[in-house]
Amino acid sequence: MKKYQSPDPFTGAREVSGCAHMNDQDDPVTMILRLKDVRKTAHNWKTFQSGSAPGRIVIPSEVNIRDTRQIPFEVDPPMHGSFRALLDPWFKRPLGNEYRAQLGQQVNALVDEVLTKGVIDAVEAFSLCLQSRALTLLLNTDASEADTWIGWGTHVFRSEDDPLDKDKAGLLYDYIDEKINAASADPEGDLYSVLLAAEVEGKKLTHEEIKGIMILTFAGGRDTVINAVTNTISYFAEHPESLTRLRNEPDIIGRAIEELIRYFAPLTQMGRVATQDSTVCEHAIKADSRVSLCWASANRDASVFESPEEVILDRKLNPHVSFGFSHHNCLGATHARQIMRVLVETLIEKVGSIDIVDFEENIEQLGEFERKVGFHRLNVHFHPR
Ligand code: EMZ
Repeated sequence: MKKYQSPDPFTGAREVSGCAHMNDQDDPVTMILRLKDVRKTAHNWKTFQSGSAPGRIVIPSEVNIRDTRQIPFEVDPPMHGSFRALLDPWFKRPLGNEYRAQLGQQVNALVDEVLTKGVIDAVEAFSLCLQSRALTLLLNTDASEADTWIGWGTHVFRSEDDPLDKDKAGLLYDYIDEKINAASADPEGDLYSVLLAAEVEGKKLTHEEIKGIMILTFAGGRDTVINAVTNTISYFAEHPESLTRLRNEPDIIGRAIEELIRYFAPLTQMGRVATQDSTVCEHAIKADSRVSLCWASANRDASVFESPEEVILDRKLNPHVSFGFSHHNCLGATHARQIMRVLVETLIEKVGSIDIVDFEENIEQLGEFERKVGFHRLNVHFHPR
């Protein structure tokens, strides 16, 4: 098997029953595996809500390490729509020319740097740096903040020996409290200040609401972006001809990015909590129990995607759900897509080949399933064109 590959562990269960079960801290989850059912359930927010206890729709559940509701992703309509109306324009800024140019400079500098080095760990020395530096643009905050965030490692709630590290989470919460307080004393043009000045449904946001938006911004787009970038590097390492192809056919770069995002599905699943007894693809779901929308499985649904196990760079029909589906689609998707575009364009321009020296996969244990979501370590050597 090639090292970039992320085999689909759900094929059998998806085809036979459409659902699977996993336990998670004694709060079991019915995983929904087919694209059609995932979409239907995502739409049906009245029966499958996001606004239950903070942390409960995340798998593994974060109820024990978090009291602050993340906004807008743990809020249901209609309030959800009011928060999105406030946040969407800010999170679409990555489409602007200046933002793109700045991102281009960051990625260029990073690629130039790794080209002068020998073997580096792409996770720590590339993807984490790229994600953190790019986040300073999304927040419109000082570039030097990236160094602090890089120090937190790849996940703000996970440490090496604890997948739900309360103390580590506390560092992020304190950091955000401090930043909100600083912005309220001395507002600048950053996201904290914009939120402090904003109103939703005629009311100023509370400190707790701003904190919830900021926690999501820090946590939601962190390991996901890092996995997408690292997986992309591993793919091009083993497919140098794809770099050449994209160089010769720049028109397909957009499709190639969607395809990499479909294939790698950096966020495996997201939960919902049933508000009443119901059924999903003939499985009974009890009120107050959890289901998950398994994006990673839905993206390999052979009734929708031809040869789903292959990366087809110019795949035409690609209704993947890596950024979720329906009203809760990913707020950071524009930023993430722009990172991927600038990354691919810079690799095409500067990199001839990448050697994988050694690696350690990041495997999620999901009940009876094991899914590779990325790498803990990917030691690579970049060579210039
Ligand atoms: C939550 C989640 C959001 C969660 C879209 O995903 O990402 C996870 O990595 C975080 O742990 O708190 O932000």
